[in-house]
Amino acid sequence: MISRRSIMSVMATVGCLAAGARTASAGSSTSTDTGALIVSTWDFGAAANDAAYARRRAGGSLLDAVEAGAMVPEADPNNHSVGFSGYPDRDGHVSLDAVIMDDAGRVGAVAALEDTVHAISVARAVMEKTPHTLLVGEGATRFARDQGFPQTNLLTPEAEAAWRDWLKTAHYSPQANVERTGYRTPGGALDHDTIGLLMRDPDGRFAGACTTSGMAFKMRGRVGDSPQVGSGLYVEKEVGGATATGVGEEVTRVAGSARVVASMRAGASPQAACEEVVRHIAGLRGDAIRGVQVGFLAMDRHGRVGAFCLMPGFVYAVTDTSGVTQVRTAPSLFAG
Ligand code: SD4
Repeated sequence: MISRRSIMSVMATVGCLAAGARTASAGSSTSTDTGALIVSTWDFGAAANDAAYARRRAGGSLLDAVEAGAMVPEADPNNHSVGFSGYPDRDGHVSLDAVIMDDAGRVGAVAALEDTVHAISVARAVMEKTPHTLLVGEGATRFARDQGFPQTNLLTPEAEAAWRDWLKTAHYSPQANVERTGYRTPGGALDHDTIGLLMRDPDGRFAGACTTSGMAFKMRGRVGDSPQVGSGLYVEKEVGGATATGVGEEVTRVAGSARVVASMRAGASPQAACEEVVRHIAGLRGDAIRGVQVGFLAMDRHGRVGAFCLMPGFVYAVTDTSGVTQVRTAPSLFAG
C-alpha cells in the first residue's frame, strides 16, 4: 500500500519547466489522477513531452510523437548521456541504446550504436525497414550509415575530459539520480541518463520510446535494459505502458517493464504495479542494491500514472490532454 506520506511525496512538484504550459502539481495522487497523455523519465522529460505533444497536434502518429520527444535529449549537448555528448564506455567510445514500439506489436531497437545522434530514429528504421527487432554494435552502426543517418563524433570535449578524469582511478561506481539537472558536476558524473517516454491516445492506444547512452564508463559491448523490449520499455494494447531508468542490470534481470504491464493487466493500478516490481527487485537482490537507483514509470489506458523507485530522487514529467506539463517526484522504497 502506498502511504499517505508517499502520496504527499508524489504530489511534490520539483520544477515548473520548459516551453509548454507548466503548473504546480494538481491536488491528486498519481494513483488516482486521470487524463495524462504523455509521461517521461526525469526533469528533462518535460521538454521531450512538449515535442511529442506538438508533433501529435501537428498530425503525427503516436510513433512520430514519441520519436520526436526522444530526439530532444538525444540532441542536447548538456545531457550527458542520451545521444550526442553522452559519456563514453571505458575505452572512450560513445555507444547508444534505443527502442521504439507501439501496441500493435511493432518494435525496433538498436544497441551499442555508434556515430549517429538519433538512435531512436535508427531504432525506428530497424522496425520499418528490416525483418528484425534489434541490431547491435557494428551491424547497427553500419545499418545507420547505409540508411543515410548523418555520421558524427558523439564524444564532445567535455565528455572526453570526464572520461580521462575517470581513467585516473577507473573506479566504476554508479551514482543514484545523477540524471537530475543540477546533480551533475562537470567531469564528475559517473553514470547515466535515460529517457523513457510513453504516450497514449484518448482511445487508449499506446506507443513508447526509450533512448540512452547507458552507464558511463561501462564495459565495451555492455547493453543495458533500455533497448530490450520488456525491460526498459513495454506497451500493450488496452493495458498501458511502462518504462524504467537507473541501473539497467537490475531491471533486465526481472524484465521489469513487462512485469509492470503484466501487473496492470491483472488489475493493479500503475502505482501499485511500479511498487510491486521495485519491492521484488529489493527482495531479490538484498544488500546488492543498496545505494543503487532503479525507477519505474507507468501509465494505463485511462491516463492514470504511477512511479516508484528504490532511492529518493527519481522525478518524471507528466503532460495532460491539454498540454500542461508537471514534473513530479516519485516515492521511494528506501529513505536514502
Ligand atoms: C542503463 N537504464 O543503460 C540505463 C541507464 C539509465 O538513467 O536509465 N539511466 O542501464
